Amino acid sequence: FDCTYFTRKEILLFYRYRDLAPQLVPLDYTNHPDVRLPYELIGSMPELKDNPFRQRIAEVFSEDGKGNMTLDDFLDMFSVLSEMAPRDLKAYYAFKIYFNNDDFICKSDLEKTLNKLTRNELTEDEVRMVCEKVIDEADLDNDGRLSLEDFQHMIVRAPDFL
Ligand SMILES: [Ca+2]
Ligand SMILES: [Ca+2]
Repeated sequence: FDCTYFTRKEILLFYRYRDLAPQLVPLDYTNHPDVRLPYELIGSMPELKDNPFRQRIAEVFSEDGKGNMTLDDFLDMFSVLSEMAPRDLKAYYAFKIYFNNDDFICKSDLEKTLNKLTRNELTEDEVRMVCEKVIDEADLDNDGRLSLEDFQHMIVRAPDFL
């Protein structure tokens, strides 16, 4: 753990990471120990525990794809989630988090996401209507689904979407 390469914020994050499981995480990171904290610990952090997407967020940022996190995964996740992250980077991860691994947001991805975001407070018809509207507005190449490009374009026009 060479401090010269870490910002103050990252050092604080290291201690938060370590506090989740002091018995697993050594203080000395010089030899890049192969440590992964299980998703259960990550997902129970105050920043994530009430987020309906917490599991998906952890999966996207974890090297193993299962939400178990190395220190690097953990630092990446917090840097992207921070206010300071560039919009394009946030958009890229939002795309991955909300819309799984097939590189497209189709209508059913949107419906699932919307149901989670609204905690099922919309009726099925309302959800369908909103999803159709979003696809209609953002689908630049008219293939009925949103690519990362469509998505980024939508965010440029409506930054609040993020
Ligand atoms: Ca998809
Ligand atoms: Ca499209």
